[in-house]
Amino acid sequence: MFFNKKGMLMLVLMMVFSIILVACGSEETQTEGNENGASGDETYHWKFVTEEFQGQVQYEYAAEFANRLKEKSDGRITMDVYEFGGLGSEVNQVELLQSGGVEFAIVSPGFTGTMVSEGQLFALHFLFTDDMELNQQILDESEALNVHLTEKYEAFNISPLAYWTEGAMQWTGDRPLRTPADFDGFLMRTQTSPLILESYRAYGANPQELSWGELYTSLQQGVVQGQENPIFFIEDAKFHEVQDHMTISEHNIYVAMTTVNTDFFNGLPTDIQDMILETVEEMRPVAYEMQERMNEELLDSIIDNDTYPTEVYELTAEEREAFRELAIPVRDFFIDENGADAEFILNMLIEEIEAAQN
Ligand code: 6CS
Repeated sequence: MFFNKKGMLMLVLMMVFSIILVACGSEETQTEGNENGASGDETYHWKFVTEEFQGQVQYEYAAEFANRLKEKSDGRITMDVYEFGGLGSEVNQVELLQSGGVEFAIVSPGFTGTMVSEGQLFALHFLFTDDMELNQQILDESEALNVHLTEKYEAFNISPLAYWTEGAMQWTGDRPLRTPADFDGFLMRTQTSPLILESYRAYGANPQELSWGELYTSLQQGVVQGQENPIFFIEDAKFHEVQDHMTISEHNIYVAMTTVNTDFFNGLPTDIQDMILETVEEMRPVAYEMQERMNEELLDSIIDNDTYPTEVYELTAEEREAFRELAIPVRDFFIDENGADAEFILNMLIEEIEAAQN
């Protein structure tokens, strides 16, 4: 390619202009960074994806979160809240969050088990207490979770802003589930976490990973024979229609995380970050009350349902103990498989749980 003098001058000028543009661009990125204060009258529109449908806890949480943020920002922050399914499976949603395809998500750690292996600790049965309010307090205050586990997620560009419970976990089955022997060879549906699988293998079951989007049909067709979830979800997702038995086992608590894409959050002006964090704090009691009310009301709805009768059975203390004895060694599996940091986080959490009970 040949240039005359005028052409050469134009080329040089264009290069200089491009360099100035890039330089201005990076300066602009910096001024939007969190060291650089206020957002002025900038407007924001974000996506918040959940793993549940309207009327279920995660979706209602996200909708309320979006309302509060809109109000707090005088309408400058708006969010599209997505029900489960519109943006793919639970695992697809985590990938979208990680890449910034969505800014916010409610994530169940059970779907991040092959990524943040330490986050699998929530799958350990009989780890938390039988007092749900105390459990929520532990989730709110735990250094093991809010500092050390959070760091593990941040290495994958996901910042958990809150860990909160959707209620105690119960079992449903095509048969009564009262003793470990009842789980012998039982096709148990689980989320996608090696530790959840191991927890059910410890009872002799044959666990199968599955998205909940396929669960109703899979239970109906006998592809799987049972599943675990909080009561509100069992009722609202209609699993009781295709399961004859429900065991009040309370073998675990369902933990959800309010999460944000880390790079996105770190790039926001500080006043916007503060509004988000303030909303996260406000939502803690709201989420707790929401799950408590729904779990109570929908238990009655399962019991009173004559069209789809379900036998509801509450484990005795002795029956729970038989499961607990088999569940405790799974903690060693978690440590052996996931290494020193996992051991550190789990041991700190166990100490925090013990301290909270005294
Ligand atoms: O069982 C599940 O996978 C689903 N359970 C609840 C309570 N929320 C969403 C999740 O994907």
